[in-house]
Formats: sequence, structure tokens, C-alpha cells
Amino acid sequence: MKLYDGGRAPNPRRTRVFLAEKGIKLPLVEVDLGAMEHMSAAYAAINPIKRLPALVLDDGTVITESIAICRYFEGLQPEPSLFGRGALEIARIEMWNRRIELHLLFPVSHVFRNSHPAMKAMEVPQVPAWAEANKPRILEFINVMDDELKDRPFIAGDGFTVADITGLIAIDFMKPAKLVVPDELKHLKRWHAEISARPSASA
Ligand SMILES: N[C@@H](CCC(=O)N[C@@H](CS)C(=O)NCC(=O)O)C(=O)O
Repeated sequence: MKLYDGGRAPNPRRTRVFLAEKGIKLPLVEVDLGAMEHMSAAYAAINPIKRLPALVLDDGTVITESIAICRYFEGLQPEPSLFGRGALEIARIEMWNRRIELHLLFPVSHVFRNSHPAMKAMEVPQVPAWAEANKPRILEFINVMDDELKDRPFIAGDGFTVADITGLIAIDFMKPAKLVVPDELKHLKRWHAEISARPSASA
């Protein structure tokens, strides 16, 4: 089994942080996104959508989509549970993971991809107005997160979950997108500082 990895890009990192929380070590194959290696015919043969990460099993089966890869490992190794146990807990974690993807990670990605000069070759065409349109949505959503985090330690409840991993990745991705978390969002900042201090955050 090997994981085609994309360095500091958010979705490959999300998968690596998840694996680190599980204590799972895998052989990584580095694909240089900056050098557009993911557009090569060799990588397209693995993932025709030409995105990272991609997991290749020993029998040649390919799994893409970072959350699908995480779910595969949750199934293989349920402990520590990161997608939850029981109907309600699983639903709450899924709800927060999706909310953070849809209302934070994707909008931050739209800002980065449509405004950063380094993304010109990858985001064709770049639409600066789409970057601008997403900025107020991000601010609105992180205010909601701050309010939610005032009376619980993690975004989906009392335990650390995959939703916190998606949140960590999304907030960290704000930096290269040149977006700032306002100082008054103290609960969000406390939560981000705590999850950033976990050893897995450096994966
Ligand atoms: N929904 C996919 C997104 C994968 C994705 O877009 N990966 C980015 C890196 S974070 C990528 O490969 N980008 C290359 C490109 O846009 O050409 C997942 O969760 O894995």
C-alpha cells in the first residue's frame, strides 16, 4: 500500500494528520504539485481527476478523496475513533466535517486559488472576483464556529475528531490565502492553538 502525497497542500495534509492520529505509517510517494507532476500521464493513470492524495492498495485498487481514504483507515483500525460511534455521534461529526468543508475549507481554497499568483497555472482561469466573494462568507462561518466553541472543547463535542482535523487544515490554509482570524474570536483561537499543539499537526 502507498499514499501519493502532495506535501503542504491541504487535502494531502488532512490525510497525513488523520493517519498520524491513528499511529499509522505508510510509504509516501511525493508528487510535486508546484512542478505540476500531478498532471503527468503517469499520475493520471492512477487518478484521472489529477488531484492528490491517492491511496494505492497492494492489489492496485485506487482510493481518492481525502475523506474516503480516512474512512478506509477508520474501518481497518477503528481506534482511536475519529468518525464517531453510534448514530448521533457519527451524525454530529459528519455534520461538522461537512459544514467546515463547505463553509470554510472550500471558500478558503477559492480565495487562494483565485487570488494567489502562484496558482495561475493550476486555476485556469483565475477569477479574482470569486476570491473576493468568498471572503465575507469565511468571516461569517468562523464567527459561527467561535460561538459554538465557547462551551465545548472540540467542534463536534467533547472528543477530538476528523472534523477538528478538517478545521485545523482550513484555518491553517487561511495564511497562504492571506486571510486572518480576527483577535476577538477567542474560542476559535483557543481551539486552534490546542489542536495545533497535538503531535499530529506537524504531519
Ligand atoms: N476533494 C478532494 C480534493 C483533492 C484536491 O483538490 N487536491 C488538491 C491539493 S489540496 C490538488 O491535487 N490540486 C491540484 C490541482 O488543482 O490541479 C480530496 O478531498 O481529496
